[in-house]
Formats: sequence, C-alpha cells, structure tokens
Amino acid sequence: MLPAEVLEVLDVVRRHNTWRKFECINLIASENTMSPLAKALYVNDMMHRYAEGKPGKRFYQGSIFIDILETRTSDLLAKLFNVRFAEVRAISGSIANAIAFRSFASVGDVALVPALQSGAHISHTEFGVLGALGIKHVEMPFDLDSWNIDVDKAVKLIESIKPRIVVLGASLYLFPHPTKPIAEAAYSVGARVVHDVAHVLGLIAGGVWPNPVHEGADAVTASTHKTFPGPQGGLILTNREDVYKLVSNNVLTFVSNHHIHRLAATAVTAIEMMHFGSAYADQITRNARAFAEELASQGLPVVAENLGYTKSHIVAIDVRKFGGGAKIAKLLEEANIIANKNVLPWDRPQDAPNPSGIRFGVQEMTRFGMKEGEFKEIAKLIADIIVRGAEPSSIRRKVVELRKDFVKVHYGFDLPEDLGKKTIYEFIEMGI
Ligand code: DSN
Repeated sequence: MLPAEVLEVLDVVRRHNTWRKFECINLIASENTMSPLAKALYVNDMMHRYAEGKPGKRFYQGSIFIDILETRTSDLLAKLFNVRFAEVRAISGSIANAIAFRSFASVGDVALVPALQSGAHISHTEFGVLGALGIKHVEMPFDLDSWNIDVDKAVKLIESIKPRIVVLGASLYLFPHPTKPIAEAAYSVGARVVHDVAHVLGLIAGGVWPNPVHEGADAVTASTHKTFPGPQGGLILTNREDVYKLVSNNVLTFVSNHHIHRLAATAVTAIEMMHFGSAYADQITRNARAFAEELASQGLPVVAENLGYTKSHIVAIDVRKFGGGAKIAKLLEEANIIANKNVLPWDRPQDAPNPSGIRFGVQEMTRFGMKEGEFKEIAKLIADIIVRGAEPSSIRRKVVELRKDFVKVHYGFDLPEDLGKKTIYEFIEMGI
C-alpha cells in the first residue's frame, strides 16, 4: 500500500483531471490540450537528461538521439511557419522574450512596448522580464476606435525616443498589430522589432493570422501551448541569420536544461498543424465570432463591437456594471466555466485586482470539437449568470451535461491503431 501522503497527491491530481477534463468548459485563452499521441510521447526518458548547447555541439555526452529530435523539431517548425530559423530551446514564452530582449538590448536601454492595459504581456514591461534585464519601457499609444496600436503616434514616438527594441503582440490580442509600418519606423532609427505571437501561433499555423516574420519583425517569440496546441514551451522564429546566431548564443543565459522531453510532443503537434491546422484555425475564428455575437445579443457588452469583435480566438466583455472582472470570474468558476479577469484599456493600474474585463478564448473547446452552436449555448449560460442572475450551481449541471459530448481531441493524431494492449513506450521499443 502506498503511503497516505502519496495517495493524497494522487487524489488531488485525479480530482483536478476529472474536473478540468470532463466537467468544465475551459475558456482560458492561453491554454489548450495536446492530442493523445503528443500527450503519450510527452513522458519519455529525455525528461531525465541534459543536452546543454546546440545539436552537434553539446557540453554533455549521451545526446545522439536528442540531437536528431531537436534538429527535426526546429526544421518542422521552420517549415510550418515558412521561416529560415526556429530556436526551440526556450522553455516558455517569457523565456523566449528574455532571450530576444537580451539579444537586442542592454541595461539602461529603452523598449517601446504595448501598454499593459491594452493587452501587453507582463514580460514586455518593466514589471516583468524586460525590467529584470534592466531595460526601461515606454508605452505605445493605443487607439480604441481600431482596438489597436495607434500607428501614427507610435511612429512619431519611435522617431523621437529612438528605442533599442519595439515590442509588438499581446495577451488580449483581438486584431493583428501593424508590424510593417512599425518595423519600417523602427529600422529607420536602428531599433529591432520583437513580435510576441504566443496567443496566435496556432492561428498563424492555420493561415488565418499574419506571420510577423514575413512583415519585417526581426524576431517572433511565442509559447507553444495556446492556440498552438503543443506542450508548454517557448519558440523564437526569424528569417535573419545574424538574429538567429544572437538568440541561439543567448539561450544558455536563461536555460540550462531545456526540458527536452517536450520536443517530441512539439514536433508531433507541428505535424498535426500541417495536416489539420487550416480547418482548426478556421473553426476557431468562426466560433469566436459566433460566441461574441451571441454574448452581445444576450445583453453583454462585448468589446470592439464596431470592428466585428475579434479576428482571433479571444473575446472580451466589459463587466464593470455587473460588479467587475474578479467577481464575475469567480461566479463563472462556480458554474464550471473557467475564464480570467482581465484589464481593459480604460482601466487604471489600481483597478488590476478587480478590472473591467473578462477574457474568453475558444481554442481549447474548439479542439474538443465544439462548433458555433455549442458556443451560442455557452454564451446563453454565461448570460444566465451575469445578466439574469442565475445561481451558478444550477448552471453547473448544464455545463457538465454540455461538456459530456466533447472530450475527444480533434485536429490531432490518436495513438497508433496497431497499439493493441501495448503502451506507446512498448510500441516504440519494439521498433516502429
Ligand atoms: N498568462 C498568459 C496569458 O494568459 O495570456 C500568458 O503567459
């Protein structure tokens, strides 16, 4: 019999898995679920190993097959995103940003960044990775009419403050940031452009969102587990050899062990996106649009109404008049609808604990096969709670019922059919 403490650990994990996988509707915009094949491959012996350095130039012996896998994973991602170089050793999006920022700027330099209130990620700012590297930030003006960076004002700011880096991309990312005009202005003053596409990487893979590498960004950073439904990890893409060399040389500053076991799952997910990415991304954008429209028609203030609400997987609502984001996120959680409170452009820094907004992402439930009809249903359940004041526990039963038919991952590979009673490890060990 296992010690009681171990049983407790197992039980917490079992309860989490049951709740989040079978009973909740997950609308956190930064999460997803791997395919059965990627998930099975995630746990492998490489999780015990080190492979510091680059393939063929390691500090440790024993990485013959790791080198093959890492090179193959980089090649697959470069091919998927139609770029020359993919650096896969960053273990998260924030670490990818750290590597890119360190490659382009030093202590005391200035970066021009999207404002936190308008959706920037904390790592883009003085309060996160950027600040930890001693780089100062200046915020870019945001235009509420286009729900985007104000290009004219941003260009003027670039010309006057001459930053070392201009950062684009966001965590509340509804419409593509204008890489091209910003990059042109940046280059005219010798600045580098880092565009963080963590949220929309899967949409880029599916061809429904522009790839900033092709629009002039020096480096595109991302995580590999949001709309791109891979294991948690980071990625840097570039077409420039000098940038690739810089970032690759800087990896070891931030990452000793690059969590090598995730690479097999990352590679499989990249192949899945080559096969199914276009249908998956297309359905995400349809679902987001249908969800936003239904939320609005149910009486919820969805942001960016004049622009069609969203072009990504994200939909945001302004819940100030319903008590604020903190209260509403908690009420939704009681109904097993998982989302997060989020600052909106008009919030002040002191509003962060109870901001105006709720951010929803449709990508994970799309991956589980939900379509426009289900998202309209979810919008009604949300409005029941927020607008009509329904008891969350009464809605929870409906959520569990709705989720029951959507537990199988779509747009990805199942385990091989000839697995029989073997585990994936036995299958691989026998020779494929
Ligand atoms: N915290 C993540 C998000 O939710 O956007 C990004 O790292």
